[in-house]
Amino acid sequence: MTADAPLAVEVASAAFVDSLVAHGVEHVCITPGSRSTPLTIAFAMQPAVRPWLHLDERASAFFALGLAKATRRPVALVCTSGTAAANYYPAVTEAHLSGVPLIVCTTDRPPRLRDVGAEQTMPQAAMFGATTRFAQDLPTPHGASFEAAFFATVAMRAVRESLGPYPGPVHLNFPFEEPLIGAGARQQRPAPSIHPIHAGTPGPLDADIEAALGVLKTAAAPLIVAGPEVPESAIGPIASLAATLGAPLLADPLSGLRLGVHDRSHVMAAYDAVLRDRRASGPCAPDVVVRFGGRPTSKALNGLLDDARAVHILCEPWGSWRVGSVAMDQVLPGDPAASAAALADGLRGHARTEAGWFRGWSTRDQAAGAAMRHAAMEPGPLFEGRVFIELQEALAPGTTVVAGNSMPVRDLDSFTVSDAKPLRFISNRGANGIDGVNSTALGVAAAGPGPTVLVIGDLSFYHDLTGLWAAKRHQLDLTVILINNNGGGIFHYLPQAAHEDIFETWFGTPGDIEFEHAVRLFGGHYERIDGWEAFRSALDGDRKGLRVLELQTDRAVNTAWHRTAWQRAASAAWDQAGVAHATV
Ligand SMILES: Cc1ncc(C[n+]2csc(CCOP(=O)(O)OP(=O)(O)O)c2C)c(N)n1
Ligand SMILES: [Mg+2]
Repeated sequence: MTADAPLAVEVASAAFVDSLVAHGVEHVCITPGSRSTPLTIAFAMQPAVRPWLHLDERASAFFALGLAKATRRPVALVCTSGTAAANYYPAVTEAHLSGVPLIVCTTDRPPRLRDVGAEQTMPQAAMFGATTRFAQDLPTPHGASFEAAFFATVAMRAVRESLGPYPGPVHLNFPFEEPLIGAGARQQRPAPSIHPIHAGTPGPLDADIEAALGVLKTAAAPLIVAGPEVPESAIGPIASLAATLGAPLLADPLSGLRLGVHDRSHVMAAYDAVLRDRRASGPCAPDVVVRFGGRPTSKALNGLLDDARAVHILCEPWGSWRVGSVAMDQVLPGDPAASAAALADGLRGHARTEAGWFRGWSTRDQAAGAAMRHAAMEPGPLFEGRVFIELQEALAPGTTVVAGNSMPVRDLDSFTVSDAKPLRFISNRGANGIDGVNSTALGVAAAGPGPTVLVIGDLSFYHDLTGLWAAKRHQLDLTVILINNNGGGIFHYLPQAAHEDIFETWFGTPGDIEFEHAVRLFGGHYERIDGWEAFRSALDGDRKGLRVLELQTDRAVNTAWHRTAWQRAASAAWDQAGVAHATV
């Protein structure tokens, strides 16, 4: 080896990175460290990939998750050895459960330094367990002639495995020997020619389609359920399947079917309010359910599905099974768009759905939706549910709204009506975590196109405060609607709320945090919002950089207000409109 020849770790890292890029990886999220030096430099010296620096691994991984959720393309991650890698775990879990492609590259001591008390060393091989689609503990590069080809193939396989048939995280552990930096560090490499590996899952089997058609052709009361993360290509076919079958289409806001210019004639949006009433159990019980996407946000809908004595049919990519505790009767593994299209084709002229079934659903849905909206718009202190009504009106088409877990995503579900204006909604519903949400939203903002708005509760915002640093470092534009009810508002709906002696300390958990300081710490613009006029004009204002609009709300007032809204919706659906049409 001559003095200026690159090191073996540099050759392997460059071959790996160039191959990732050649197969379609456009973004990498990197955190500082020593063991990761060869990979960090290999990414930095490849102009065709966009590197995003982060200072902590938990935020870095959630940012990568947001980027990958928004682009549906694999995003790479690089970190040093030890607990750095363990900080990836929450985001890897969410990626696993919501089908998001990540290529997680952890760096490690070589095997001779494992389990012997070496610094910053922990068991890293396959450390993410069952949450990865594929994991490999790689060999230490030593300079063998085959190594460049080997690491290039590892990269290609990683991209392939992350994309499916059901996308998800892939983990590669790189054990590197010192020295970690040499002559290769100074060599910028040309962009490789790019042939992206395509995402996708093979179509359903004809026999499965035939079996499902056999059931659907005799269905009198079929339901179609579109849960979170339906692929965009399936939106049109699912909408026309519902129309062909004459079936109510229960569209979760995260499915992409509730809003947009596709055929929304069969879309239901207020089913959560309708199904909260116990009178729903008979008239809303389906005989066949066709499921697309993940488990819906609405607890009431999940209750109906869990209990329904219907034939349950699941249309998901190979490897995806996100139905909760419902027992399935038929599974159509394969491309959901192809399944929906094939079912619609086969049903044309053969549907036997009772007209009253659809009319009953539709009438109740409209009555409940109008009552919810009416209740939310009444004057009074700031009502959390109204945030989404105001946003739906004010935001420009093409805006992405990231909804935090806990009440924000539930209010999104309860108060967003079906409409032609396309807004995209994203939420971490795989693991329902209140962690990493700021970073996820910043990753979404980094992906573009269009503006990004985050709606988040105070505890969730606190959980990922350090993630806000990325907004400053990368000059990202994000508007955060911070709903500060000083604690966990969601727990007021649980039975422990009745136990006043323990509730506030252990569940209400007020944090008493003055967020203004934290926002300024990261160079953001902070504004306290006292009323809806002010909210609207703030939304209309300058959208550059990190902007936090804080709405201080009261948990008890909000709980009571939600209950009133649900009661009025139930009464609108079941006392009047619902009963009048139930016999039609
Ligand atoms: C990482 C993580 N820790 C804890 C929880 C449990 N949890 C669910 S909701 C919630 C309260 C969230 O409070 P906040 O973000 O203020 O939203 P709010 O309930 O007030 O709408 C907690 C602690 C969780 N889902 N994820
Ligand atoms: Mg809160």
